[in-house]
Amino acid sequence: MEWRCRDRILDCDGPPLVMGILNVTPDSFSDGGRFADTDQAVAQGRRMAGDGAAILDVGGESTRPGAAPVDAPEELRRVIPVIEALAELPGIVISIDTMKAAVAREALRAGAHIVNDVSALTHDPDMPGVVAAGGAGAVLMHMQGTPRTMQAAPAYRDVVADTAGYLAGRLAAAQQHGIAPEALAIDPGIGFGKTLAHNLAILGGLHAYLALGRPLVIGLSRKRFLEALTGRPVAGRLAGSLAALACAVAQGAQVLRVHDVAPSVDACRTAWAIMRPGGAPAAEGRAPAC
Ligand code: HH2
Repeated sequence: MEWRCRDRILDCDGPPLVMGILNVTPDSFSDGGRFADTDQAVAQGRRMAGDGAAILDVGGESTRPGAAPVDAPEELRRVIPVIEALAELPGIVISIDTMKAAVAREALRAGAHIVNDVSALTHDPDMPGVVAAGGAGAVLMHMQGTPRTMQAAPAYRDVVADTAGYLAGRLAAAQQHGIAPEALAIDPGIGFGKTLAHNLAILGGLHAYLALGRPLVIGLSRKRFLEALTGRPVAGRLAGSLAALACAVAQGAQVLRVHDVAPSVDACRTAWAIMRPGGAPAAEGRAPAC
């Protein structure tokens, strides 16, 4: 399966693609303030590309539970210089993590290829038009509620069926807005209006999303459900993140959104080599290229 993102075509039948998280924010849940300065952010983006990230996901507004909204001028001030600098890296694909059409439009102008919208193009009525006009790729993510309210009392009839049904509807709506089906990817939105039980049910039931026939993005890196499972604070969640990532890859997830690129690339390679259809590449005398 191909994921078409402007002039880039991502192969989603091969080894999983790692999407490195670049939060140009003062308040993100795990790395807030570390890359808030343009030079620090660009250096981190270069590092992640060198570590094997296929995609760099640049965000200027935190979506952690309870996060305060940021206005478009401030979001643009944070992300545009970073995208301009990173777009010069050969072969790298850049995504902009935003719910605002004005930010997405400028980010595409600055060199981004994908719009990663945690509201699945519902927050800003102009967003579908911006994605369609730019020929951009898009990640449609499920969220129940808004970042401010989403963890208050999330409830579902059947979390996997409900979220997969929602994403099927959003895929159809995006195409009605003129976005090519090959440009779309989906994401069940780990931690976005979900309890621990909801997150675990989703992560164990990825077949329901894969059945929708588009690349599946999973963002679980360092998230709070890992604290519930391991008792670890954010800084101690790498092992839990890698274990969960390997489970997602074993089920067929094609794109993994992560903070720790180098160990995640290794975990992807290993899980994919063991679990991919046809068995381990070493047995055929071929090396995987994740
Ligand atoms: N998670 C976060 C932000 N954007 N996008 C997609 N597609 N999937 C996700 O799971 C996802 C996302 C939250 O994580 P992070 O960016 O690390 O934190 P913050 O929102 O606090 O900046």
